[in-house]
Amino acid sequence: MSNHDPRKAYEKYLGDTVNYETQEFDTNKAKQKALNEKDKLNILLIGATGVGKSTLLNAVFGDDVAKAGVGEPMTQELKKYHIPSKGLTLWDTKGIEAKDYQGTLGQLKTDIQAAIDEALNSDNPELNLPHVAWLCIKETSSRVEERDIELLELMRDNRIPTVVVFTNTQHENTEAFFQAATNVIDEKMGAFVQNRYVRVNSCVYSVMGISVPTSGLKDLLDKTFQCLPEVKSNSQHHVNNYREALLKAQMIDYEKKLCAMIDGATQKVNYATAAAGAAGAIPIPFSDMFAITAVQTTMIYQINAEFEVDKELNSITSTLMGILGTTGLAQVGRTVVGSLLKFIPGAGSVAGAAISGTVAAGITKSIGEAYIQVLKSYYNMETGKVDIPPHMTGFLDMFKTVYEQKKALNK
Ligand SMILES: Nc1nc2c(ncn2[C@@H]2O[C@H](COP(=O)(O)OP(=O)(O)O)[C@@H](O)[C@H]2O)c(=O)[nH]1
Ligand SMILES: [Mg+2]
Repeated sequence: MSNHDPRKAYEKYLGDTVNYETQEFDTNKAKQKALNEKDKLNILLIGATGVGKSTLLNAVFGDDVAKAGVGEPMTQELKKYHIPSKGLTLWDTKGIEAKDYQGTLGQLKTDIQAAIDEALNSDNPELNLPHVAWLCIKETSSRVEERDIELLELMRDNRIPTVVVFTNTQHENTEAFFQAATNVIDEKMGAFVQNRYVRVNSCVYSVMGISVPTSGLKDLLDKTFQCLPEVKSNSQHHVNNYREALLKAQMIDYEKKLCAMIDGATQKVNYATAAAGAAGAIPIPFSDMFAITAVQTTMIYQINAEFEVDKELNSITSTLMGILGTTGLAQVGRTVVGSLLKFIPGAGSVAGAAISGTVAAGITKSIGEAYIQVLKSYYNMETGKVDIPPHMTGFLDMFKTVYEQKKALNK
């Protein structure tokens, strides 16, 4: 039995979110797990105060990033912002006034080095190090400062691939500075930078009443992709994919964002399906039926995390009941109490006959696929967000219809 123990797969999947003795499922832990298992990306932003780092972040990742609020001050010159809903950690340099940059450069270099060393000595260096740096230089400057070269050297020495971002571009008006600057950088750091220069305008502004749109942001994404490894790094419970993390977090190309979210969510559905169905033809013991519902609930949290709707669906409980109530495991789902799913021992028995792992897998896959399809249909191509309706009736009706179709296919 031990090799085919049906418990093994979902025990591994559920980790410490369930207590098999009390048959309790900790939804807060499960939500946290869903966020933790999102693909991660760390970006280091460097450049003097006022060059446009914050504006750039908002332009690329949306306003929510600025609202992310207080960062965790790492050192005097560095702040780290965790944005779990986007899988992002942003390292921002602060307090460096353009005038006295040279004075603080020494401190900044020490601080960046210390933060890098801390990441290197952590339990998962690959996951905790900055994966890419954006060095920001204002294109309206008059000359390339020695400090920018020194910062590039620091990045090179720590093997952090870097994109040099010329902010505040005014196109042909600032072309001369851009050319001169890239010449200077190429001469000293060309082998490291590898032509990853980008000119951006991160906010709309107007000249003599004519509005100048944002530009260069797609190019920044493309050059950033060049920096990210194709190999995936393993964290404790899942495989991290930097490129997918960037695709999902960015707010530049909504179509690519949607594709990445669907891909990520589909992968989560596959994991959950495998966890629910490992028992194969063996019937799942009644006492373990609650674990299958816990797998499905975790899967829904994970899909929410992939689609960045975990906040919108904060009152998820009723939605969850609606979703799970549609399935064959209805009665188990109805034991939801408050924000904590509580499973009454033996509650699974009200679902009728025991089901096999194969059936549980089919149900789980159908729930996941149907839920993804519904979220996709509520995705707004104009805003890059899922519009969750204020009243969930239509949403749940659609889910039921699609679920029945999927279930017929996944038999
Ligand atoms: N026109 C234009 N203004 C910008 C651009 N980037 C930043 N700014 C403006 O420059 C000012 C400073 O930008 P901020 O992002 O706060 O700089 P930070 O100190 O590097 O974070 C703000 O008023 C921005 O609106 C840009 O690309 N184009
Ligand atoms: Mg700032």
